[in-house]
Amino acid sequence: MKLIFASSNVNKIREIEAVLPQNIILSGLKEIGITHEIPEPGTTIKENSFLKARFVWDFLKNDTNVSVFADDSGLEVEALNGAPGVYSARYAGEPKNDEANNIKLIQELKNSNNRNAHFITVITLILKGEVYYFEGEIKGSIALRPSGNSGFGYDPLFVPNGYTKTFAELGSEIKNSISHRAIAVKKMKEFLAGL
Ligand code: ITT
Repeated sequence: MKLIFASSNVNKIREIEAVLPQNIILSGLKEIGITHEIPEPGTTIKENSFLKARFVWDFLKNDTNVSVFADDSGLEVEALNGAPGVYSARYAGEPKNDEANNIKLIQELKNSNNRNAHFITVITLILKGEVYYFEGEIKGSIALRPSGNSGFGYDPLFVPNGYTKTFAELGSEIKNSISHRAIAVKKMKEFLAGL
């Protein structure tokens, strides 16, 4: 089966490829001729996930033979009332920059003892013109300083519950077995296997 993944984030592509079975072949945006980032004007993660998938489906002229999915994800921090949330990619402003986002997050939490946070992923799949959603969440906490080199985004600061190291220290194998994205992708995988 062939699926088009509406993302320009190479780290996400790697993580999703690691979780999907090999009989599912992913195509990226470049392969279908989209070379710019897809706009994300929504105010929720679910809305942006849908808008990215629909953008690509519209670009492909609503061809019901083509299946498209998008992943929108974000980090919600309890002490910041859910920020950066839907604005996770550009928390420190334009252009989007993971390191600047992490510096801003540490700064915003500097007086806070409540370090609780969770990652959320919403996958939108458009298959034969029908829309399906798959969600994943992982709870954890925000470290005092960044550690580790693996992963991307807020991984150097996010310590999943039950662990003492950040996602960036734990590495891709552990992250891909427990993450918000892995949970959402597994749900999509089971749905596709049942078709
Ligand atoms: P797309 O092309 O798929 O939209 P993106 O990077 O813009 O790629 P999002 O809009 O979903 O993706 O933005 C999510 C941001 O949240 C992302 O840039 C990271 O800063 C952060 N994020 C999402 N998933 C993450 C993860 O697994 N680990 C660390 N940070 C993550």
